[in-house]
Amino acid sequence: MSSQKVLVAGSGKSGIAAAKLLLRMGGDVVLYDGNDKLDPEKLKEKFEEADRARLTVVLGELSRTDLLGIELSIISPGIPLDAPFVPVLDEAKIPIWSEIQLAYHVAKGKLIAITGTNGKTTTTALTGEIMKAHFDEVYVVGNIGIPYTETALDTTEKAVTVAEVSSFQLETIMDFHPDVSAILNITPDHLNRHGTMENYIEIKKRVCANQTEEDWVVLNYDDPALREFGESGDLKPKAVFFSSRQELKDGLYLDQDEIILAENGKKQAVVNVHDLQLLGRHNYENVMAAVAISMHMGVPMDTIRRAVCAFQAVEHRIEFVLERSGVKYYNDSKGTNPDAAIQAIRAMPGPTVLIAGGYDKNSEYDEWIDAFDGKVKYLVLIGQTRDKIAECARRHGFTDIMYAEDMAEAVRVCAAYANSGDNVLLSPACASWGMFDNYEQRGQIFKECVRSL
Ligand code: UMA
Repeated sequence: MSSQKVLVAGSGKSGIAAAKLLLRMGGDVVLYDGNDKLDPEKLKEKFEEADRARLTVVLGELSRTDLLGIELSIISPGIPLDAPFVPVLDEAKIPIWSEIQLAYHVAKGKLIAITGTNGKTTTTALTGEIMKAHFDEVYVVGNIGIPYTETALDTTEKAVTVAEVSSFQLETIMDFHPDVSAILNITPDHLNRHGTMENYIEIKKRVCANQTEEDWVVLNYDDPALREFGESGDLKPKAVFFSSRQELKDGLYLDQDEIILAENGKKQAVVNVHDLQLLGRHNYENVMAAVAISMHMGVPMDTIRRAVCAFQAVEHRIEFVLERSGVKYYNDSKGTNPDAAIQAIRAMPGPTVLIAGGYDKNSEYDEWIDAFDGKVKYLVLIGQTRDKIAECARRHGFTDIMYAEDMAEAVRVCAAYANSGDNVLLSPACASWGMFDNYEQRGQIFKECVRSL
C-alpha cells in the first residue's frame, strides 16, 4: 500500500481522512468528488504541504485516464454503489473498499464494531466510556463523527477501538473483523439506497461476517430477524442476547426497573434504571448492549457499573436543551428515521409539540403517526417531506398540523402553542439534507433558536 496509487472517492470527512492516511503511508492519491463546485485549491490546503505533490484532485466526472495506475479505490460512506463512476472502476477491475475497511487494514489492537438502525451512537459513546475506564488506549470512531482512518495509524497493539458502523460503511468491507460486534436492531431506514429491507438486513449482518468462534456478537433478542440470526446454527461467533421485553436464560434483560445478567444458571443485578442518566426503554437496550460488549472485552462488572451510571445522553439524542415558561425543549435531531422518532416520542414525559420533516428516504410514516397516541398535541412540519407526512397524518385522523418554512419559524410556532407542562421535541423522522448539511447542524440550529426565544 505504501507505494500504491489509490483513488479516494468523496472529499468529506472520511475521504480527507482516508487520503491523509494513504499519503502518510507514502502512497499517491487521486481525490475525487462528484461535486464540481468545490474548490480544488481549498481541498489541497487540508493536506500537509509536503504531501500535496502526491495528491491529485478530480472534480465532477471521473474519466478512464484519471484511473491510470490506480490499484485500489476507497469509497466514502455517502456515495452509493450506483454512482456513475463505479462502473468505470468495475470495468478497470479496481477493487472498491469502504473507508472503514482501509482503516481496519492498517489498525492494530482490538476492535469493537457497533451497528443497528438506532441507538448505535449512544451505545458507541457509552461503550467508549466504559473502555476508557479500564484500558489506557481507546479510540471512539466511525459514523459517530470521527473517521476510523483518522486514528487507525496511531493505534498500537494495546489499543481498543470502538467503531460505530453504518450500513453504508459495511457495504464494501472485505476482511473487516471486529473482536466483539453488536447489531442493536434493524428497522426500515435508508431504503432509497439499499432497495429492500432484506438487502438492508443482509448488509447489517456483514458486521460479523468475518468473525470466528473466538469472537462475540451482541444481538437484540426482541428483534425477530436478529433472534433468528443468533439462533441459527451457521453463525460463527458466539452470540449474546439482550432483551427489554422478556426474561432470558442467558444474556441481559430488563426485569421491571432492574437490568439483570443471567449467565451459567446464575443471575446478578447489573443496574437499576433509575440510577441511569438516560431516558426510555430504547436507552436501557443500549445500556444492555454496551454492558454485554464490555463484559466480553474483559472489563470487570464494577467498572462497567460505574461508567454506565455516570454516562449522560449524547448530543442530539433526546437531549434536554432548556425549560422556558414551564415548557421543556428536547433536541432529537438524530431521530433521522421513523423508528428513532417513535422512541423519542415514547420517552417524552407528557404532552408534546413535535417538529418533524426533512429529506425523503422513502420511509413510511404510518407507525410513527400511530405512536403519537394522544401525546403529540401539534405537529409542526418542515422540509421536503411536509406534504407526504401531512397526508399520512390526516389518513390516521391526526389533523393538528402546521407548516413552517425554517427552523426558526418552527420553534416560534411551538413556543406559541405549548403550555406550561408541555414538551417541545425536535425529532424529524427524516434526514436533514436539503435544509441542513447534516443532523448535527440541524440540532445546533434548533438549540440556537430555542435559546434565543
Ligand atoms: N459525494 C460524491 N458522490 C456522491 C455522493 C457524495 O462525490 O454520489 C461526495 C460529496 O460531494 C461530498 C462527499 O462525497 O463531498 C461526502 O461524503 P460522505 O457523504 O460520505 O460524508 P462524510 O463527511 O465523509 O461523512 C461520512 C458519514 N456520512 C454518511 O454516511 C452520509 C458520516 O455519517 C460519518 O460521521 C463520517 O463519514 C465519519 O465516519 C453521517 C450520517 O449521516 C453522520 N450517517 C448515516 C446515518 O447515521 O444515518 C449513515
